Parts: sequence; structure tokens; C-alpha cells
Amino acid sequence: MLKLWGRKNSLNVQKIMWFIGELRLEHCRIDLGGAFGGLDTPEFLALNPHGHIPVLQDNTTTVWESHAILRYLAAQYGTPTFWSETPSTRAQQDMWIDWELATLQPAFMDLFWSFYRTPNSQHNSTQIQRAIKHCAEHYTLLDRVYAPQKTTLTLSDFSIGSTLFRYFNLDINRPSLPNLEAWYRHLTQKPAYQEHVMIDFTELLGRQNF
Ligand SMILES: N[C@@H](CCC(=O)N[C@@H](CS)C(=O)NCC(=O)O)C(=O)O
Repeated sequence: MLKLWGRKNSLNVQKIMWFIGELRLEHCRIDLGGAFGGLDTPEFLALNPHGHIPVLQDNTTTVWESHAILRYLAAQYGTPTFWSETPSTRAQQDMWIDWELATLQPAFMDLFWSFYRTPNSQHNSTQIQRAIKHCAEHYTLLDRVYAPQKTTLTLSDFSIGSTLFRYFNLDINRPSLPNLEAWYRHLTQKPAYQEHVMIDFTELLGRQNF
């Protein structure tokens, strides 16, 4: 059975759990990190020398880095619709998978940490406004690319889509994003998205210690 290490309110855990849910794979998830701690034990560091969640174990295979885990699951258990076997199509999907980790997620995390995880008394409004602007640019680009109506779920959606629940639930100004909002509403109808991504994150409010 698949074993995933990591707390359920970690964005990087959520993208994996949502994919596992869509694939209907038998699994167990072990709470680790955040308030649960346990990332610096010799046993866990033997699985991931960086001491970060998520980590996937599948029999004798151990994988860390959330996007490496997504790719492993897609290759081992997915259908080519998620991650194509044709190099040119796969490259089109990989571009968005890599863009999410290299560009969108750092921008979103900058916003999430500066606005949500930093206590109000320590807010830096210049940093927050800059982060809001960067996110608006990235999500506006997605809004354009998703036009007129995106319907298919591919591998990059698990990471991009996981940020949407938080982005659309932060008390910030957002640009008009009709296509992206339609896609987000579509995701919110999916049971696996509801179960693994639409998770209360108030534990993280004003919390900077993990
Ligand atoms: N690039 C890594 C980032 C891993 C990472 O930073 N994980 C965070 C949680 S999202 C972590 O381990 N934080 C410590 C904690 O949760 O206590 C990935 O995509 O898996």
C-alpha cells in the first residue's frame, strides 16, 4: 500500500493526496511536520535527507519532492491523459508542472506567508502589495490560457489547482478571472478535491514556526 508522509494542511501534501484520490489508490497518510513535528528524526531523515514533507513510499521505492512524486504516481499508476507518453505532448504538460514549482508557487507562498502566516502586527504592506500584484499577474495569465473553458485534468492541475482554494479564500483584492474561477468552481465539485484540498487552513493564520 502507498504510504504518504505529511500533514494534510500542507499544500505540497495536498497536491499528492488529491492525485491519489483521483486515481483511487489504496493508501495511508501519516501526519508529520507542522504541529506534529518528527521531521528531524534519523528514521525520517533516512527517507528524505532534507527533512521535508511530502515523502512517498511505495514498497521499496521512496520519493521526495512533490512534483517528482506526482510524476512517479502518473508513470506508475496514471493514464496518459495525466502525463503523456509522447515526448512532445509530455513536454507541453511538463512546462506547466515546472512553471508551477519554479514560478507560481513561490509567488503564491510569498503572498500566503506575508499576508496570512505573518501576524497582522508584523505585516509589511509593501511586501504584501507586491506579492498580491505578482500573483494577480500569474493567475491572469492562467485565466487567459484557460479560455474559453478548460475541462481536462492533467498533471499540472494538481499543483496549480491546489493553490486556487487558498487564493480564492484569502481576503485580498483579485483581478477579474472568469475562466479561472469557472475552472475553480469545476474543481470544487470533485470529491477528491473537496476531501484533500478544501481543508481548513486557519491553523496556519499568523503562524510562522513551521
Ligand atoms: N520543494 C519541496 C518543498 C517541501 C517543503 O517545503 N515542505 C514543507 C511543507 S509544504 C515542509 O516540510 N515544511 C516543514 C513542516 O511542515 O513542518 C516539495 O515540493 O516537496
